[in-house]
Amino acid sequence: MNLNELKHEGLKKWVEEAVAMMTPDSVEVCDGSKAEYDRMLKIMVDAGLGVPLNPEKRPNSFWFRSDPSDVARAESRTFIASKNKDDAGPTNNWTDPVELKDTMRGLYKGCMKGRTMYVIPFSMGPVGSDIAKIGVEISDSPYVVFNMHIMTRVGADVLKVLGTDGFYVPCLHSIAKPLGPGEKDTGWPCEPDVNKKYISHFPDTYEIWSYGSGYGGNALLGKKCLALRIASVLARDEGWLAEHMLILKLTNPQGKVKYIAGALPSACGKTNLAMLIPTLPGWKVETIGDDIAWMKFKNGQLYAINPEAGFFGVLPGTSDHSNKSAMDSIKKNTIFTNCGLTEDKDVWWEQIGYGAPGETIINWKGEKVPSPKTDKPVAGQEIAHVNARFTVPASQCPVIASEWDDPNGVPISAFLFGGRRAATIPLVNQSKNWVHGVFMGSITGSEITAAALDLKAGSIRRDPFAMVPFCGYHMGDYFAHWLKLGKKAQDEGHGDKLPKIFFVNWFRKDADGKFMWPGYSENSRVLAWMFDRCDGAQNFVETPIGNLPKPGSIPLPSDVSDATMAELIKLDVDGWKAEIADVRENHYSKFGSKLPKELADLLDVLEKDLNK
Ligand code: OXD
Ligand code: MN
Repeated sequence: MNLNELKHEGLKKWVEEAVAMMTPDSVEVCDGSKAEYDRMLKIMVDAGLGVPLNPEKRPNSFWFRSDPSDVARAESRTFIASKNKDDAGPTNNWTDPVELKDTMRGLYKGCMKGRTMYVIPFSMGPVGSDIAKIGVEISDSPYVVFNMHIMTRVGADVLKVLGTDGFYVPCLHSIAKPLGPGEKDTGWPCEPDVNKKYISHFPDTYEIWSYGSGYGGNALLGKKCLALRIASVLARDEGWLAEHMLILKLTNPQGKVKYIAGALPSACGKTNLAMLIPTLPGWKVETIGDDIAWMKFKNGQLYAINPEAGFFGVLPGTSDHSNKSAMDSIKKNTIFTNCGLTEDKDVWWEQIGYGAPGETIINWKGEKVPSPKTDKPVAGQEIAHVNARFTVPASQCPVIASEWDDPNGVPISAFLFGGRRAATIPLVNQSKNWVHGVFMGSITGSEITAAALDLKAGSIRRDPFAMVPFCGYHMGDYFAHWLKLGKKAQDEGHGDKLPKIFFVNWFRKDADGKFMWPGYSENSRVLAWMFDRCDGAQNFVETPIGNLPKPGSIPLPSDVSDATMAELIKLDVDGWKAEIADVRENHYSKFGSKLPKELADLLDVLEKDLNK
């Protein structure tokens, strides 16, 4: 399709302006077809940037390697450029939108010379759903085009829904200016200096401008940039929720179904939880989404859609043990980025469940090295980058729920929040009510993982609702938005339909540093407890932090003793007191007058109750 076929005047004008600024050799409007997908892959393979995998082992799958500067989200280069600094809040990098656009126009000027500009119309959510939104990404990267094909719904029917004057989020992207004379071609086009990458959001005008990165959340702008940072602002303005949450369907042995939406920080096992195969007899988990949930109240009931159409999952640690459904999903039609390439043209990564085959393997840096005999990671010598990823269509997941792309969404019964915490936070507890749930969500912390380039892995950061890297506005206002939606539901007489709110921690460690809970499939035991709690089961004890499991109410996995379980579900009074002090001094203090009073009050109440 060419530019003249665009019926939306505003869109046409925006593309024409981008063409004048970026001066590509040609422009293509993407149609989302299989032929287009294959053609984009061929361009990358012909340029030596991708390797087709062994068709016997991984049909229609490809291996890519990015530049070492371009392996994860660049949080320090991610900007929320609201007109007022105060609207971005203490958890975001703010910069002045006028100045930022000036700087970026300088970078964008002539950046597509010698390349094709792709105009990618996409829908986040089933095309035409009342919860979905449309975006249009302009990019000079074929890698972005085929990844967007998988991760979103791309094509002509999106333009049909957009019509002549529909709303869309403009998403501008370039990998970088063409190489200058004498500049070294590193094999992966991007701006190799991290400090010259920009992932910019303009919340007042709902726009995204990205420059210098060709990978993941920095470049596939439908995902973190649109579906979370800009969508969170749209959700605030329009009265809905855009959250960093998986959505799963849980069926009990009697065939009763509940849908749960769960927020965990990046690389804390959301994909594994979304695709879990329960060990608890008779229970079933099916997947609706693994990363993002968009939710709207309809007649007092909250409905959720997965705005994405694919999974962009972390490879290291993915195995038949941790996530058999993901392993089965990525057997074909999959894009692998930054893992190892074996001699027989298959892929390999640390903790895949077996040593690497053959004598040698190509690591994520492109070096040929001896094949590791075991799948244990060796720090500094990883074959796969710790944030190596797969991109695969959601429809290939063997446990995808049949209603995963229902435009109406699925009714949510429960929220689950969590983090990676070695101590204090119990295996599971339930908030006392909605406001208390928002309070507990607002203080959630987690050990930092490798999903972002510029954070020190291992230290704890408060990551309320797992949204700190993804909330496009002041998080004090975000907490207020959650409180407001709950109050509105209650005022309208729908309080009983509000999702119940739970907190989980799969990552407790004992004094020897060993994990106390086996996690993965055994987490089904915790999901079952939550399911029954939603139905009012008397399986709990009331405590100052909420409802903890009654001893014996969660059947034990074979490798967990009664004593360990008692430890996992006990109220650690001293630990919580330290938690409160940290929250007050280092977390709540950041939000100033924007911290809702209800939340500050509940921190005081918790302290008083623990001192009783
Ligand atoms: C992701 C992330 O890629 O959270 O989902 O980093
Ligand atoms: Mn995520």
